[in-house]
Amino acid sequence: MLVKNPQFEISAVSPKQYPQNDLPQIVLVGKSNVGKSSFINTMINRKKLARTSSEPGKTRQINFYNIDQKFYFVDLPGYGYSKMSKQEQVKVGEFIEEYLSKTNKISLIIFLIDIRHSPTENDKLMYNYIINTKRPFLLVANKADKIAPTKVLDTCLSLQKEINPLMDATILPFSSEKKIYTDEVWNFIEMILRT
Ligand SMILES: Nc1nc2c(ncn2[C@@H]2O[C@H](COP(=O)(O)OP(=O)(O)OP(=O)(O)O)[C@@H](O)[C@H]2O)c(=O)[nH]1
Ligand SMILES: [Mg+2]
Repeated sequence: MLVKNPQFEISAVSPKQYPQNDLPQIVLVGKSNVGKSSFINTMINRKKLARTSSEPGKTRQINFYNIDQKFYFVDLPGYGYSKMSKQEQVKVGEFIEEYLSKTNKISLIIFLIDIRHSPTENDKLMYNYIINTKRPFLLVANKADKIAPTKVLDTCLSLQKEINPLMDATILPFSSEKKIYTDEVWNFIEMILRT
């Protein structure tokens, strides 16, 4: 997809601030620092529209990016950031859950995991939560630049076995660093937006 005019629309802290129009929402979910905000920037080819940081815990609100009036990318805070106080971690968890449960406009959940590591306990909890929402979802193994290109597909397969033993989901590699595999992800998104 050729994105022409992506715009930051709102940072929401409560459901009444979520956009009230009917545009489909494509939401990024994953642990802190896995690269959700960078993923949005890479997909829309903008360096800094979504705020990123090498320090985990950068995104604390629910940020809606309006993509050419066609759909939203929704950037959620990451879970599992150990330096956050327990109270803050609980707040982030509630935030994520509130968003996922209170909007009926989610067309796709893009679930990012780190290609270098086995899914964490929190990843597995999130996976089960996502399955229960019954929404379409896509598993993305991010930071694929960190492993040898020849190992990427095998690694995706073994990660999928761990997190999705039924092997009925789609998993795609991705890298914001190298800007590779974006076409594959766009194909998936376009297929979802057509249905
Ligand atoms: N090597 C590599 N680094 C990446 C990639 N994607 C993101 N990063 C880096 O990972 C760090 C975190 O990226 P963010 O996009 O801010 O991560 P996030 O998931 O939005 O983090 P939170 O907002 O804390 O939940 C930054 O230093 C990015 O430059 C990637 O594909 N490859
Ligand atoms: Mg972020």
